[in-house]
Amino acid sequence: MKPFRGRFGAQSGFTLIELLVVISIISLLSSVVLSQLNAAREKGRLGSAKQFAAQVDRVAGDRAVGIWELDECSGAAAADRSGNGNNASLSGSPSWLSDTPDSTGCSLSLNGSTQGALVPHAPSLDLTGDMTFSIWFYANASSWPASWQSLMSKGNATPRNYFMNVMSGESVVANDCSDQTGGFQFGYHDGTTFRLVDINASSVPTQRWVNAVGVISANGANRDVKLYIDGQLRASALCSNAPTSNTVPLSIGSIQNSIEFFNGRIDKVRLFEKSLTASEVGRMYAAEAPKYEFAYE
Ligand SMILES: [Ca+2]
Repeated sequence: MKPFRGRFGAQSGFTLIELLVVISIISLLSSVVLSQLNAAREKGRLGSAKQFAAQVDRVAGDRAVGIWELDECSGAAAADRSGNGNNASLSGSPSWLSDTPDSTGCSLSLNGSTQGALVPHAPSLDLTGDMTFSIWFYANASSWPASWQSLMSKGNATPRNYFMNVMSGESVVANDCSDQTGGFQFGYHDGTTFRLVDINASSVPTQRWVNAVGVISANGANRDVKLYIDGQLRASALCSNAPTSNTVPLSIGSIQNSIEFFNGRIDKVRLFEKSLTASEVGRMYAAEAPKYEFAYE
């Protein structure tokens, strides 16, 4: 092949093949460097998110009412790490699984018919002002059934201090605070009426880990109610009156271990006497989101 000669003539000439080899080596090296740079950036972003989550635990820690990490991995008790002593007892011998949203610790597997967790009533659980409830869940069925499943309820059918539940139906997003015959709901009972926001249940994924966060903020005598799914605000409304207090236990994954059993896995259940901001909710979600959504984790 005729040598390729640069402007310096024969003494510094490269063959075309040599030049192509050099170019491809440079291109390969730069793609490796770029990919490492992207990985470092992603790690940095995740690192700051995790740091933020720890900060929120510290900042909101003194306002935490119950922190059930569900990392016992065995036994029939789930400790409250908030310092309030709101420990949960498990009924129906639910299984502990190593599958969790962030691949740390354990989660609890509920069979949808006899299993759940119950936290005895305590004054600290009686939230009628600002509050935030957060839970990770993994619904076993491919679609939501046409009967209620309770993720959390402070109280019986009524009165219900605050609650989060789901069933199929409700094809329209209803930010009108009124009770619906289905949907993914979060809200409270004001002593007479359910006040809630809800979204179409079919818009809430099943058979994968999902983070749901409900926030209630005092607004005079009324309450702003918000529902976040995977860090995104999905419903919001200003509802009349305030939650009523009661002395009924807090149920997780059922109502009083008797009805509306949740069928699936639950993890990282948290209750705060504080309304977290949209930014805090989003960043806490990012800190704990499933590893497969973050390629470099
Ligand atoms: Ca856990």
